Amino acid sequence: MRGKGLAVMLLVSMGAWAVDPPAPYGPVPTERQLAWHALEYYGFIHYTVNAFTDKEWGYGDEDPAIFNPSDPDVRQWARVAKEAGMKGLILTAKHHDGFCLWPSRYTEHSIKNSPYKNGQGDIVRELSDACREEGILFGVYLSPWDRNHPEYARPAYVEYYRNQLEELLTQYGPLFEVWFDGANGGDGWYGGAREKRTIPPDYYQWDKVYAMVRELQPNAVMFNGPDIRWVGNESGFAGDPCWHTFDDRPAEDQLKALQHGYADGTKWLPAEVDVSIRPGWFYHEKEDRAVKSPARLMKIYYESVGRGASLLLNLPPDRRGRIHERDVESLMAFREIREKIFAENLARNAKVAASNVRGNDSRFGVLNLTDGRPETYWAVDDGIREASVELDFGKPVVFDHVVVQEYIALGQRIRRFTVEAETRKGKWQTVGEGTSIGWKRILKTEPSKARRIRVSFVADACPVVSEIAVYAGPDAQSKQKK
Ligand code: FUL
Ligand code: CA
Repeated sequence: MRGKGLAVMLLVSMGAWAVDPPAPYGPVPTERQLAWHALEYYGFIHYTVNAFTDKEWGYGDEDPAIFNPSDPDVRQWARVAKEAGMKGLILTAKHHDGFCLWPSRYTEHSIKNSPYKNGQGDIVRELSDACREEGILFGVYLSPWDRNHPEYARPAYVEYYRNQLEELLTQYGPLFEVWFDGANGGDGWYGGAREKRTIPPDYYQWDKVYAMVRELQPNAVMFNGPDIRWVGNESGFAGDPCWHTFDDRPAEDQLKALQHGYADGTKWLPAEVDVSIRPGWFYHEKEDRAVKSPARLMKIYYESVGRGASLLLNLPPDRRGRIHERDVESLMAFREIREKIFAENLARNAKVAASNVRGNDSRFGVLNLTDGRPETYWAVDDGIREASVELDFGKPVVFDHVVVQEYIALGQRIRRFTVEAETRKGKWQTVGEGTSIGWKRILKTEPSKARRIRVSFVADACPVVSEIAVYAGPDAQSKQKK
């Protein structure tokens, strides 16, 4: 008896009997999805013959000779992306027109028949190298629809598509994302046939394509495939709410469903917001004056990254082969806006208290909420579905942004949350509220001055929160000074 009691005491003091982490709830992300969530913001490069024909969808009959950038600098694309704060770039290795930016073994319709570098060029190589040198990730887009290929819509093309994909997956180092476009307009040049072609169901045999990507690039996520879903629009916003979970249930409005996801979805399939910095996906001189403003990009950021989705922002190189000055200017000003808002996390120095800490165990304690590390989290006891956290800044501070992150490795658990501020001693006022959080939620609140704030969560399973951050954007900062 006595011996057993001693052993128990020893085990407890060693922490061996401490409470377990919460069990996962619902679908959870894979490692590769988790890594992808953390990227948040990366770029798209749309480049092909279209930049020279002034089209959005090339017909497929373009002469490779027209692809002739006058002053190319692929390295600049990667440098601009890096300076803009992007974590990677995805290149249209082949768009719907079928022209390949790399010297594919399987077609003559490529850069090897262009004046670019006297037919010795390979933009997939140049950009993948440039990204590596800049320290950002690289991914590829390979259009399934091919308006050039004579065998399109017949079995031979499917093999061609897989052969091309294999080249991209094996010759250019690690890819972080492979982008499968769903667009198909039917008509095309198709080797001179100039007709409309429709494809049979599951023409591309996606399962085989996915298996190939898994085998050759195990860390790559697939867009519009098993890892990431389209957000249902190309205007630059995720729904509110935007759940990371989804499934194939029949939907009355599929685009809406993609925007919002399903809180009770059976698959982890988070949304990516793809949008262009210009009206079109490709460069057109006439759109030089229509480059999205920094304020517009910031709105897009709030409505994508701020809603837990990732932002894939397109930068189309021009006829010189460079990202245009206007785009660069807007991008850098957009970066400055973000830097100003998120300069100082006021929560870092706050005293934090919670309504409950799981097993009173510091492994799940409130210090994890403000350590800047998404891999540590605060959790509560099983069975508790409503919990709150109070931050005491020590003195009244002005703020207008609250950023919350769930520890999504255990699933998306929180269904809604509220932010209250103690604007006068003992007087609490709701200054903001939201629904889905997931990887990240950026909540713009009423600009408020308070010494203490309270964030309350309602969850389907005990909430697990990795970070809470508080910021004063320029509006709040100027209020502070008054
Ligand atoms: C769409 C395509 O048709 C556009 O040209 C562009 O590539 C966009 C990202 O996806 O479906
Ligand atoms: Ca943390």
